[in-house]
Amino acid sequence: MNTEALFSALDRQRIETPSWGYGNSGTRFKTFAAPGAARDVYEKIEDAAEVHRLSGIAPSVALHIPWDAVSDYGELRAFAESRGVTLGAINPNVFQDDRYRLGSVTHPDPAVREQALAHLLACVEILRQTGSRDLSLWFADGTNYAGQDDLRARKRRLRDALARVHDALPDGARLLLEYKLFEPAFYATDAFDWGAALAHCVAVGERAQVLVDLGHHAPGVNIEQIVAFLLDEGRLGGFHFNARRYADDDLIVGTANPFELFCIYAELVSAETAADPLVRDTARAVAYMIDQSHNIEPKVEAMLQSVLNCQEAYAKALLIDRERLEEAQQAGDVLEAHRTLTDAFRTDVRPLLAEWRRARGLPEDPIRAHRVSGYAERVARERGVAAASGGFPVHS
Ligand code: LRH
Ligand code: MN
Ligand code: MN
Repeated sequence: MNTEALFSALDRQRIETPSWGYGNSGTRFKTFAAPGAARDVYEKIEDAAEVHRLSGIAPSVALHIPWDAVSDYGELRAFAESRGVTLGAINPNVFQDDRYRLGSVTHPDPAVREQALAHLLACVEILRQTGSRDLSLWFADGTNYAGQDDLRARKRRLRDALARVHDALPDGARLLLEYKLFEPAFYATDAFDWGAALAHCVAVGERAQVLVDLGHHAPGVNIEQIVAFLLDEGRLGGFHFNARRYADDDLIVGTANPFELFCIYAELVSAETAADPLVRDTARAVAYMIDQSHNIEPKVEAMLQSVLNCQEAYAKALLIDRERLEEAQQAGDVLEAHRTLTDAFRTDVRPLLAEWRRARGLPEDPIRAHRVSGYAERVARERGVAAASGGFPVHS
C-alpha cells in the first residue's frame, strides 16, 4: 500500500471512548480516587474531547445509562457537539438495581423482566435523542449454582427481550449483543459466548449484531478467528477493546495483547476489501469502542494511550503485503505466510504516524503534548479529588 492510500485509510479510522473510563473506577477491592477524574457526564465528555483533540481519531463517546443519565439528552448532545465530539453507543445498565439479584431480562419473575425491558426501551428512546446508532447490550444475568434456574427457560427469556428491543429500534439503529464467559455469574452466564450471541442475533433480526469485548473470553481463545467468522456471517457489530492477562481485566488495549490486537485488525482490513459485499459492508460498519476501567492510571492519558495503540495496530495491519500473503497461502508455504504477517507486525510505524499527524496539524507525539499541556493539572485543580466508592461507580 502506498503512503497516500495508507494515510487515507488512517483518516477513516474511528475509536469511540467510554464515558466510564474517565470517572473513578477500579476493582471490587478498591477504587483509588484520581485527582481530576471526571465527576459527571459533562466532565467525561470534556475529557473525551481532549483525547480527540490530541489524537484526531476519537470523535465520539459512549454513554452508560443511568451512570450518565440527564434530564435533557438534546442538551447533552449539543454540549458534546460544542466540544467537538458526538454521543456514541448507548449502554443500558441492567445490572445494578437491587431487584436484579437473580437476573434482569432472564429473571424468573416476569415483573422484574418487565422492569429491565422498560429500561432497555427507555434507552432506545435516549438513542433517538442522542442521534446514536448503536444500542450496546450486556447482561450480567446468569446463575451461580447448578440447578439454580432452568437454563433453557432463561435462554428463551433473553431471546424474548432481545426481539422486543430489536423491533423497537428506529431506522438505521442497531442492537449490539455483548457476550461474556463469566462474572458476575460464576456457574452459567446467559449470554456466555459468541456462538450464543450469534444465534440470538440471527433469530431476532437483521439489525442485531455481536459485540466482541476482548476481555470476555477464556484464556487462550483465538479472538481473531471469532472476528473472522462473525465478519463472514455479516454479524460483527463492534468491539470493546481492552487488554487482559487473567480475566476481564479492563487494562489498556495493546499492552498485554499487541499481537492479538494486530491480528484482529488484520482480519478487519482484509474484510474491508472482501469480494463479498456483505462482508465488506459489515467490516466498514464495525463500531470500534474502548471499554476500560482504570484504577491506578491517570484517566485521560490512559485513554489516549489506548486510542494510539489501536492506531498503531491498524497501521501495521494496513502494511501487510496481501499479494505475498495470498501467494504463500496458496502455495502452502507456511512460514513465508507467517513471516509476511509478522513482517508487518514488526514494522515500526511510529515515524509514519508522526508524519500523518504532522500533515493534519495534530501533535506528533500526543502523549507528550498532553503531558505538557497542563490539562491534567488544570482539571485536578478545578475538579479536585472526587470520593471514590468500591468497584464500579454506583449511580446515586
Ligand atoms: C462487562 C462490560 C460491559 C459493561 C462494561 C462496564 O464486563 O464489559 O460492556 O457495560 O463492562
Ligand atoms: Mn464491555
Ligand atoms: Mn467487560
